[in-house]
Amino acid sequence: MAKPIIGIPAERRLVGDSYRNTVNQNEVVAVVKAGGVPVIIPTREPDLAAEYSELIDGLLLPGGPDVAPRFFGEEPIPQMDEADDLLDATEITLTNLAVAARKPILGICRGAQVVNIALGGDIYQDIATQIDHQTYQHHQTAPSDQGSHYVDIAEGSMLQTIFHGQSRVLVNSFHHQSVRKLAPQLKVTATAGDGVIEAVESKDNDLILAVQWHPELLYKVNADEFAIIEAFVNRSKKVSE
Ligand SMILES: [Mn+2]
Repeated sequence: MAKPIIGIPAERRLVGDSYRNTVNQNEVVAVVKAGGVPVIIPTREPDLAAEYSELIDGLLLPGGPDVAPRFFGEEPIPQMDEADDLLDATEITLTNLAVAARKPILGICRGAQVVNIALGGDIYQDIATQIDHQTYQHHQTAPSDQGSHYVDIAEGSMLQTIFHGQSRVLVNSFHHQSVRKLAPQLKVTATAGDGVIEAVESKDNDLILAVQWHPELLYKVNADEFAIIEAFVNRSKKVSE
């Protein structure tokens, strides 16, 4: 049985005095452990997204910088952080190609926002500025392998199945943006008590799951979090067979 090829778009990072195409070691290790074959997708040429899309069985959209607001029809507010529009354009195109080819997608943090934007939704550029009530601390000061706020899991969701029927779990949180207007083909499947959307899934199938937290940083201390990655690799396997 062939192992599924999992594409992970690379972020451009300055290391020393050179730009590098990088993905986080944690996602790579987690995908390998789950039985997948991670492939790093450079994101400097969005026009090549179609070729890369053909190569993969599943798309993992990792955490990363802010999404440039022009991709959802807005101008930047002062609280926006660094953005990279080649990364944005590549990931949005890869998302649409994966949806068209019915290849599974797992979104992590920024990935949840990218999926929603690609499919016609939008995001808060900055939760603290743009939500009109006091929100939780979504950029936690606690260590990354500890949960800091709870999320409520929707009844009957894929996420609830992955979490063995639990309706409330503690997650970590490293974001200042989040899903605002939901894309038509998605449903919300986890929400923080302050109303911030913490997970979305595809409405009509099991192809898309995207979480606002970081399972790749939690799974060593919480086996349920590994199940998010394992379930995604397994869904990708079904498609590749
Ligand atoms: Mn959060």
